[in-house]
Amino acid sequence: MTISPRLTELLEATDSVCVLTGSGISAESGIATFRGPEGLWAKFKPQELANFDAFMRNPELVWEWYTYRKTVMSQAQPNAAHHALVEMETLITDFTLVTQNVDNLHARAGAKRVLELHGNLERSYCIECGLFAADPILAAKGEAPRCTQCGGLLRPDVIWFGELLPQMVLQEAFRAAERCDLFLCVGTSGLVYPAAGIPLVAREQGSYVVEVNTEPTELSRRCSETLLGKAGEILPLLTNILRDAQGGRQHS
Ligand code: BJW
Ligand code: ZN
Repeated sequence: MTISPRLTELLEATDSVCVLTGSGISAESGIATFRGPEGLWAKFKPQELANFDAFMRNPELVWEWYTYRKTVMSQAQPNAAHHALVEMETLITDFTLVTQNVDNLHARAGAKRVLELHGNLERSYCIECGLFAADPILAAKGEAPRCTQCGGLLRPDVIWFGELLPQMVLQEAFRAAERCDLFLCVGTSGLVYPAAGIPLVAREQGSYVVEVNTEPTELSRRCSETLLGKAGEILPLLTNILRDAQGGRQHS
């Protein structure tokens, strides 16, 4: 993989970068993406699992699915792409990492600041009183976990279809997209809004938008360039360029 002269030049000069990640960045850690033939939703229907009505109809089934995914996530390790972004955060003064992922792998890799758009599967909260629970387990086989304070149903702290994203977090993400020189869109199909609108805003504001994905997506034709390949292979190359440029700046 060769990095284009335009992108190399930008990486060498920029001090303002915003990154949006999706489930593809965690694929090399062994966590399934959502869409595509191997995706979670080839086997499980989102309309039965990823909305509040489905949860109320069958909380046990929804919890069984999330408990399975929590187990997979807790056994997974951050990969080279997560680590490359941790280093990028130390190299760029105005660096914003925005993720749609709920797997907590950015934080576990050591990222200091992560804007989580769709929540985090390591947390749950009570639908009655709002109390947060760090790590609920199924009360008994086939039963959904309940709040220790009021007995209400606990739900995973993730954003389902039809639910509002955390507005302050979303606002901060859009602001970072508006002011960055370089926007990286990593491992997302760009199908889910409002997250998919963030790179589009960056482009409208004149930022150079680079997509990193194993295949072209809905966003490709609206990006400045697409780097086709695995995030775990491409992101370390970009961080190498940044690191070398910093070394050069310090010695000049
Ligand atoms: C690799 C790789 C490797 C593989 N390296 N790459 C505007 C237009 C149309 C619809 C809407 C709109 N605004 C709102 C909507 C409705 C809806 C929506 O977007 N629907 C569309 C799907 C049609 N949005 C919402 O409902 C949102 N809420 C909202 O807008 O509230 C306001 C509102 C309320 C009521 C009415 C209207 C508006 C909420 C969205 C919540 C999304 N939640 C989920 C589930 C989270 C919980 C859980 O984990 O279970 O979030 S859905 C799922 O999709 C998950 C993801 O974060 C999200 C994005 O998926 P992602 O990450 O892109 O994964 P994939 O699988 O799609 O793609 C993976 C990519 O990786 C692929 O491209 C691969 O090629 C690539 N890849 N290996 C690099 N190694
Ligand atoms: Zn409660």
